[in-house]
Amino acid sequence: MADQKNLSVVEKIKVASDALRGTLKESLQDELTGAVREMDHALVKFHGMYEQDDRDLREERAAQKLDKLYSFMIRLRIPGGFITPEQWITAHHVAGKYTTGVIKITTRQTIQLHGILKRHIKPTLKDFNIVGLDSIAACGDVNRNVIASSHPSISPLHAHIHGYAKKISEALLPKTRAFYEVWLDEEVLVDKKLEEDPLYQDRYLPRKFKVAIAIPPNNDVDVFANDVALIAIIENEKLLGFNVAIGGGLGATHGNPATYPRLATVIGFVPEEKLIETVYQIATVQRDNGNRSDRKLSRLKYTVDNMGVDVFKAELEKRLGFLLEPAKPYVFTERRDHFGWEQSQDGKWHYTIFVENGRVTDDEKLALKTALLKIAETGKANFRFTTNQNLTLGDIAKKDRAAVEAILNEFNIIEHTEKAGGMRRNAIACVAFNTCPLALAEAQRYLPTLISKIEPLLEKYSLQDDEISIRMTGCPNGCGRSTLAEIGFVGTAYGRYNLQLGGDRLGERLNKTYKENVDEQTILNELDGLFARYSANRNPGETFGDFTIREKLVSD
Ligand code: SRM
Ligand code: SF4
Repeated sequence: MADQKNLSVVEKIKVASDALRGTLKESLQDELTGAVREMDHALVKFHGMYEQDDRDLREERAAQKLDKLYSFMIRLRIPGGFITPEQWITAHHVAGKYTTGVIKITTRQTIQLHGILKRHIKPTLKDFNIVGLDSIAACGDVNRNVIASSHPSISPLHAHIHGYAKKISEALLPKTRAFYEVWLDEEVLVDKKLEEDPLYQDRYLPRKFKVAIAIPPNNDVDVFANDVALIAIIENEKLLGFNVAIGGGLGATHGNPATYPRLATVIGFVPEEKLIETVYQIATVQRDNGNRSDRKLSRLKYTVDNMGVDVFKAELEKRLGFLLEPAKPYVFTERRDHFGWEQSQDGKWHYTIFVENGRVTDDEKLALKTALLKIAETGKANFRFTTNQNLTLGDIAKKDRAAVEAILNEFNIIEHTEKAGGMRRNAIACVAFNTCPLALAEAQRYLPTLISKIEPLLEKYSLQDDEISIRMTGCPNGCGRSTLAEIGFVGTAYGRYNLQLGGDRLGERLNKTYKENVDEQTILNELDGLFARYSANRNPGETFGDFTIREKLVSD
């Protein structure tokens, strides 16, 4: 058991929170401020939201002696990133009524809405509740949105395997009724026994806990970035079970060498009937052994490294009452979204749209939000979010394909998807400014512009069709998984980034810092030189990431 003495403030808040209720009801009634009370600030996360303020306006408001402009970001829990057209229609209208209007598809296959005023949280969550959506445990020290390979065409077993995202999400959902009482005005629970929680107890997990399911050969979910990475093992078109890997996580803190990104370590294989119990017990080992004093060191990856992989595994097997089998062979050959039309083995059609940095909105170039509403209103396509911030209009019957395609064409969505270059389509940027309180530099507002400046360099060396992965985050927390890119940018200060190289194209190798704290001009000069070397000296089929390792530009 980890040292439980110097508990962090958040640990004390959790235990004293009366199953995550805190003083949320009182906070909501306080009309003097747009914020919630300090204790509740930590608790709202467990209900799927963050209190934020507009960082673009901070200085101006401070000069006018005004309080910060508080608002909330709400993130939905959508295991496997699947919603119905009716649910999308609700998201569209809620976004229009209470938020900035932008629907943001996240790197964990769900959507978030920004800029919601305190008084609008309840109406927002009530609207979502009507269509069966909630934000429970989308944030906080609990199991987060479970992600799974997005593309149904990847395997005839996709639906079956994908279904485990929902099953795991439900098995690890907190039992408290607080969400329903506080936000949906349901009756206060009198018999507290009904919400006893053997998994989370009153202390929850030491930190966020993330689970992903990949279906080889596509590692579209970046499975190894997760606390628990599950790799479906299929033989002769039969699902045998899952390889289990533990201890992935990408966050680090500049200048704190005790923190680091880490890929999950494969520890064995379980047949599918033992999967949920295995994930559950990994969570209990982390619950009982994770660091509850220093939140920077409390993710499962540090618990695994502190205990040692073998000791962690032995403890897990003791709790499970069975041994994990040796891991089975698997191969990833790609890590990408399949843009455009694809047909799955059941005859259904799926169209994957390129959504730049996951921002669904209408702008002068593209009326994507309006187009998606029109498609949802036909009821002919489900909405499947990808972990690369894109969207698949899924499960379209053969007879309906033409109707969906007509709308896609009417709004130039097909042209937009097809015309985007290989680098742009596969790029990822996190939110960063203006809402993320941790951002040191821009990401989603800047990466598209930077790519426009990099594209001529790619053309100069005939690399425009090479899908070099490029990702940007506004700080080292890794929300856009920049440490798993062939070219990663990690924000250090406004307008400055660490340029990271050496990641592979499959998400199986972390990149390393190549140049520290560089500005745009230095980035472009560096890339110009690197692309020149790559185009002249690469081996046949060699990817940019592998080339930078072979050339020893960064260490392996
Ligand atoms: Fe993240 C914190 C946005 C995926 C690692 N992340 C944040 C916060 C909530 C900032 C905060 O703590 O106040 C950001 C909110 C910004 C905003 O205004 O919306 C934020 N993270 C995001 C999203 C929206 C990025 C995006 O543009 O898509 C992603 C939402 C995922 C979801 O739907 O649940 C998002 N975050 C990730 C990922 C990628 C993944 O999970 O595949 C990571 C790296 C993997 C990992 O967890 O290690 C990630 N986010 C972090 C961390 C570092 C955690 C750590 O233990 O190292 C933080 C900071 C923290 O928790 O203290 C963080
Ligand atoms: Fe914010 Fe940093 Fe995450 Fe980007 S990587 S969203 S800047 S916490």
